[in-house]
Amino acid sequence: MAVSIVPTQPIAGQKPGTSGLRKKTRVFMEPGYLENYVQAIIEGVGGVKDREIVVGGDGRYFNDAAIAIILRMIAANGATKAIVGRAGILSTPAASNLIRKRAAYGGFVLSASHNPGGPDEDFGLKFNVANGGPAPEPVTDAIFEATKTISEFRIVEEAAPPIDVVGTFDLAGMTVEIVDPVADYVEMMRGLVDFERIRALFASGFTLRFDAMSAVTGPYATAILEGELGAPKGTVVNGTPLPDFGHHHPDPNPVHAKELFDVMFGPDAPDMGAASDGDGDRNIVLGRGISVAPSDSLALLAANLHLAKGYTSGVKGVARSMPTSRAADRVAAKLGVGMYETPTGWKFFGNLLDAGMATICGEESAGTGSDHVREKDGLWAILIWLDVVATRRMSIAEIVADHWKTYGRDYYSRHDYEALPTEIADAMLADLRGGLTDLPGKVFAGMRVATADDFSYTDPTDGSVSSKQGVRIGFEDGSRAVFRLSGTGTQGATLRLYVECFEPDPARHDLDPQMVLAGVLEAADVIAGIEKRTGRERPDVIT
Ligand code: VG1
Ligand code: CO
Repeated sequence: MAVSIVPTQPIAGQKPGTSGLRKKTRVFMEPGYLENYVQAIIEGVGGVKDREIVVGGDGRYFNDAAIAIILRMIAANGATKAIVGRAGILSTPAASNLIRKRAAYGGFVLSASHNPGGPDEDFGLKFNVANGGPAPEPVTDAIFEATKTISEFRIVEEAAPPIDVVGTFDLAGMTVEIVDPVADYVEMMRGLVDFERIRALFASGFTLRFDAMSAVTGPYATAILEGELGAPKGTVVNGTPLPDFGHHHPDPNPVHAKELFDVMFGPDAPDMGAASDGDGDRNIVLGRGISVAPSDSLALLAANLHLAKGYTSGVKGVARSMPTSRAADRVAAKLGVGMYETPTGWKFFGNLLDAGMATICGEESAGTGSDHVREKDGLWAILIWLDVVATRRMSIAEIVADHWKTYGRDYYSRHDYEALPTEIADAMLADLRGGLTDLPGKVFAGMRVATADDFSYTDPTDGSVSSKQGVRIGFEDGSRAVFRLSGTGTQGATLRLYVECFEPDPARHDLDPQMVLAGVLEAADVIAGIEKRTGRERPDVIT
């Protein structure tokens, strides 16, 4: 084989964030940029020689060209086999499954998730390790170190084979196996939820609108919902993956999935609404006139999981990211199982799942998943919801109200301030951190601070410590505010402010969360000086 060894130099700023490296697509397309980072990944993960590697992405602009480069590079670095989703498509959970099922060494997942796609939008790349999950911190640290010392990359001169048909090809001595991206995933879901029971639900007239947001879940949702489960054609909308997601942000929130929210809150709402994000790992679930807050969805799924076919032996433990509401903690307490609070990002759940300490994990950002893979899984969550509805035969609104009656309601909201000047956002967090010890006992906008700290996580499985994971302020009345900066943005800095408070009284479970949380929001603004420092009177996105 003809391998080119191309001299290169370190490029500043190639530090993997919450889920790999995300940059403007044009940055990734600069000559040598992607190659440089891919070689650093290869070094950081300990080489790919004699290994099998999974490759696939969410189909966004540059997906196929980037895959061709990655294939030529892993061939040059000695991989024996690449397993590639047809047309370069693999949802993040499907990639995780394929890595595990094939016992591959790991996989390149090409996605910037919910960020928009296109030549002037965003692109991303992450490496998932052998357990199917995102590379843990020691590995991402090693990748980052490699970006700082890199001096050459390796690439074969041969062109990569076409990837739009299933089959086996040779690339300079490496086998390239192109697989159906959907089939293995469908098989896995068949074991986890009761297809017959959900089929009967649809046959009884139950209606669903699943919005794939022109992103990667379209083919998966169509095959399962309309194919296996017999939902009527048209149940899946925006089901064809497009390189620019039809000019939308494939983010299933009230701003970017407005059309779905409008339908679900309108006169002709179906029984259930659902959507997923760019790479298929997030989910949102709605009922007629109600949207289920992701933190509540985690708690509800944990409480009902034993009803789904694959989980009849129950839940071993529950894990949530720190900013996620404490609703799930109440379920874990009632079940008498472990509850783990981790930093934001799915990579922290992997060790807990591998150790059998948790069965279900979730984040407030619309991510839920279980020990079936090592990523969050949007369609999985929606199918579990369907299995629960099919078993309990209650509406989404009734299931949610019943849950709050049993456990109380954790009112919750996240406010995002996007594209802030980085210096302003960094200074705001630094000052907040610097003043934490002075806060307890002080009163802000009528709210007395009880506790204030910067979240630090010690992994119970390997003792590794991740510090500075978000500032937490607890108020005397039990409500809480959390501040952190996003690790997935590509423009300036994004401040995320997460607020919550607990309401045990069922007579007060139908209030507007923004109203209930107005006091803690105001106190948070005063403590951090958000408006004063950024000039922003309101957040860009409220979820
Ligand atoms: C965001 C979410 C976080 C999630 C991450 C990746 O990170 O808050 O909960 O794990 O995106 O999700 P950040 O650092 O921007 O807050 V995905 O669907 O983009 O892989
Ligand atoms: Co995603």
